[in-house]
Amino acid sequence: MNRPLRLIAGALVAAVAVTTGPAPALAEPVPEQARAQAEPGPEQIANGTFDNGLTAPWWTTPNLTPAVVDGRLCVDVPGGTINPWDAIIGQDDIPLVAGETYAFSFFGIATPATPVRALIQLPVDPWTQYLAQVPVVNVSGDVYTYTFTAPVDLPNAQVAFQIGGSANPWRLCLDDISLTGGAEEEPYEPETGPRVKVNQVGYLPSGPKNATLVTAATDPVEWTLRSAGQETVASGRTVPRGADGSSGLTVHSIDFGAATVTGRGFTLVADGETSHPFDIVADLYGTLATDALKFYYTQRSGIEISDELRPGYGRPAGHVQVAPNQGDVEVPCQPGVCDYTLNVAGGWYDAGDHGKYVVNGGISVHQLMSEFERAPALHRDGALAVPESGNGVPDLLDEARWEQEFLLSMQVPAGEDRAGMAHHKIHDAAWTGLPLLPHLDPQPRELHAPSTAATLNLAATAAQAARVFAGYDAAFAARNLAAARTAWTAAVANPAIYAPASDGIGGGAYSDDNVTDEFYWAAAELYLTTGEQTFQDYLLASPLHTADIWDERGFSWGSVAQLGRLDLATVPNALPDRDRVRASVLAGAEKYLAIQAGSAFGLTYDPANHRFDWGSNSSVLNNAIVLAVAYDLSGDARFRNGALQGFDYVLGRNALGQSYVTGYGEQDSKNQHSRWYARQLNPDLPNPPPGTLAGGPNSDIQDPVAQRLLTGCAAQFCYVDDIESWSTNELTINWNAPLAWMAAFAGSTQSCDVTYRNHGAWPGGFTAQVSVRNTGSAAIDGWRLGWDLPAGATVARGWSAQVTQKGTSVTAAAYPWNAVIRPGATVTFGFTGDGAAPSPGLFRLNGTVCG
Ligand code: 9MR
Repeated sequence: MNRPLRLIAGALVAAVAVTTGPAPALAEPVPEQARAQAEPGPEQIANGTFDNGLTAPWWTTPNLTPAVVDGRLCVDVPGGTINPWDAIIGQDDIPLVAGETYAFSFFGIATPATPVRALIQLPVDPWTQYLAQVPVVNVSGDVYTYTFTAPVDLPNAQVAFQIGGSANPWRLCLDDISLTGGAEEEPYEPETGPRVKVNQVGYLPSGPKNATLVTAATDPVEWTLRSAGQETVASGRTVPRGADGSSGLTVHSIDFGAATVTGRGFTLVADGETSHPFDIVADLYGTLATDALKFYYTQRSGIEISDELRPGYGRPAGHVQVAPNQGDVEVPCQPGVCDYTLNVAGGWYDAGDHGKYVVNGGISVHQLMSEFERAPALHRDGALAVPESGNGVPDLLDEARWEQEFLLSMQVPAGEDRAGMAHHKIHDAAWTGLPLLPHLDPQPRELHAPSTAATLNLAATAAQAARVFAGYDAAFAARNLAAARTAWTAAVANPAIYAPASDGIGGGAYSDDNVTDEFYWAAAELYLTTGEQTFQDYLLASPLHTADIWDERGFSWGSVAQLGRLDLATVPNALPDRDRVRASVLAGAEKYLAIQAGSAFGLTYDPANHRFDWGSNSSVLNNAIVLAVAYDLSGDARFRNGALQGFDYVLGRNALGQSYVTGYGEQDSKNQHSRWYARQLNPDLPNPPPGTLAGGPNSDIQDPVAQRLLTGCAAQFCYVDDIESWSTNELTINWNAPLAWMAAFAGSTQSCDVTYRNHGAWPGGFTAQVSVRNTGSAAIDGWRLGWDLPAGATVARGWSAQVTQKGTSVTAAAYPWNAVIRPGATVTFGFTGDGAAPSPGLFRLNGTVCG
């Protein structure tokens, strides 16, 4: 915000209802006393001061690039447009109350002095104007103040500054835009449900069981666990935790992990409150694991969504060059960026918009492929009901391929400028409104300039795809590896081409000016796939290889070193410091456990000053993944317990008592921001499909709905399940990916512990001994233990198990005499091998990872 230089009294305009027509005469300033008495009233405009440095929720026409400069919103207005409305700065969704008098004011400064058409109007045809003024904004800057009385009740009036029509270019800066008067909004009181906050889906019999009680009580109170039939099946006392930082609430925690009952419809009672009901069953997350992945099919671009496969969600193919769509088969670049077109049809829509962004597609498809790599046996052909089901390839890989093909198509063709790099993104030329089904989007589509970050996302995912698809489609794998190498070379040659933060018109910016982490991740995937020295050298020389990268905010699309580190720890390889890499994941997990111990909501996500990020739910789940990988590597149950508590938070153990996953829990998010799951705006459209994660609390509340309802919110309260709250309640491909990963993990860990010892080594050979202990309560009847050896090591001969090798995969199968492992019992077998003694990756017992 900038203080006004001097004040000009504005013109009196009461209750004008001007429809479109000739622009009103320029307003002459009139004396202060002539102004109508505006009711002092609440501020109706969001972010009129630009104090937070952001331009949102103001929008502009595509020919303007708004930026906050010295606390003001500034635009360079191009010359040569015809009509005032050829260039606009606007804000929507302003509520007007009939008969109320409003004061509208703003500060403006222009070079050179130019008329600005300031309107408050109906946002659609016939654009009825309730206030229309055209002051000449001058070079020294003034405040313009007007009053008017609203003739109608309107929930969504528009404030528009029409600034087109000038022959010559000029510059305008605005500040302190204010509309006061009208109804004071009722203070927003979110529905938070019972004060006993539980995971509304439930708890695993073998997992931790924690809840949080909101209470003013300072002493411990009694809690009881009740069966569906109201029988008390366990009881204990709460632990007072005082004031909780991220919610501002005074809370107690409840640990009912000692309860051994199983069944459905339990409740937890404490302090006179009864929680939402929940289950304690082993197959708690099976459906979620599938639904979270099915989410991707209905996000697909470039293909008809079959109503047979997804009843209620069928829709025509989006962006296949059928009118009114203008893409994505022959998409040109933004003006001046390139002179070719690309066929970039396909892929997934990023979120609730129709954009497709390589950096966000990158982390999403990577996490899906990693979910597959962790436990291939869990993922079968036909599991997700996609069009490719039945093709002999696991559906998860079919889904991943849909995106990976798109990422490949974003690579700059050979012979062109910046060949081998990847375009950062492709999206509409201007933002569209809601609802808008993909096939009805009329906007021109544009490729944005290549970036180093996008290029390295392509290198990383293509290198991983080369590995993952090798056994299913050798040609596709080879195509990916070639693309990955080309992308890597192009990124090395163009190491600092950054996507700018200002490029946010018609699509998200996904700006990133530090790509050292993208280089590290891409080198890791290329190394894991090829074993080549160049990539090993790059990794070992990178400061990120040894840095503590396990920060409290977790990883995300713009912070990806962790993806590389996790894969180096779990995917077989011959890195000389592999043991240190694995130990570093355990150290990160210990750090998250320590944070969790300090949180009464079991949170490992702990950003500075309790300011939650955009998409905080994905950060919670990504930190849970680090704990889960630590469990996979170590078998230490503390890590599994820590990881599972991430689910408790996301599914209801939070200040709002909100389950952030559609279709799961008593109070679930179902109005996520989306142009096609827009039931809140049009009852003929569906809600998001079950298994859709909402972004969750965001302390920066950039959208007008959140700003109106939530200003001043404590982090956990910065969320509203409203379709227009795009900064707290969007759905995205990168947020559902950790949800799917974690749901698969939760349903898939085996109660077993593997000890692998390299017993001895000699030039060219080694011998190893492996023990498998059954840590569960049921006998294991028949077992096959699978793991991977790095390229170069081979199995020669096994004993006490039939040890065989196919490619880099080793399987040890039981003999009939040692096929049963009773609870607590151990079987031991061994083998000799050729090559260097390896440090293996994950062990899978009967196809499922063994901790
Ligand atoms: O998730 C993204 C967040 O990290 C950024 O801060 C924000 C602003 O660039 O954009 C978010 O991503 C949105 C993207 O820009 C457009 N599609 C929807 C995404 C989720 O809201």
